Amino acid sequence: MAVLDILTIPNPKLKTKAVPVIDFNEQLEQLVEDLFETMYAAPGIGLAATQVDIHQQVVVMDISEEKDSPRIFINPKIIEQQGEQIYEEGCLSVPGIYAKVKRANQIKVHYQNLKGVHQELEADGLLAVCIQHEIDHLKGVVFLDHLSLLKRKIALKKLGVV
Ligand code: QAP
Ligand code: CO
Repeated sequence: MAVLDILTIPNPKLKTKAVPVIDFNEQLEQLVEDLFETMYAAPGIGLAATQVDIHQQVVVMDISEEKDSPRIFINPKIIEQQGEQIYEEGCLSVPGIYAKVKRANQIKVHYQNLKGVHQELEADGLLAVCIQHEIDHLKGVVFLDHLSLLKRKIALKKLGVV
């Protein structure tokens, strides 16, 4: 088990596209353990492997108050979405910055579990936001990319970037 270093903006590695997981082996289990340890230590509610410079399609999440509901999404893909919601998001890779982002309200996500078994989950509210936010990371997208140019500039200035 290990707490891993989290990449922060403007590290260009955050723009890397993650590749699908093919081997559901012990190394993957170790990665997932380390992602949880890193996320809970932060603390955060979601973490994509991209954020710790591992460019495989692996996401961990726990949106519960009690921190007793770990969720793992391997090779996640949104297969249905509808409606809109606006949620004030943050990100461990964008420390101290929060901004409202518009996303789908209801989604259906296809993914695999740690054993490689295919699953589907319907989600709404915060869980749907978190899944969309983390899948974005796997595509090299951070929540700032959803903001207007002006709001993004303000955020980058607050971060001391540029
Ligand atoms: C993504 O974000 C998310 O700036 C997960 O100083 C956020 O865990 C999905 C965090 C909101 C849905 C809604 C951010 C911790 C944690 C910070 C996080 C910070 C310390 C962010
Ligand atoms: Co994030």
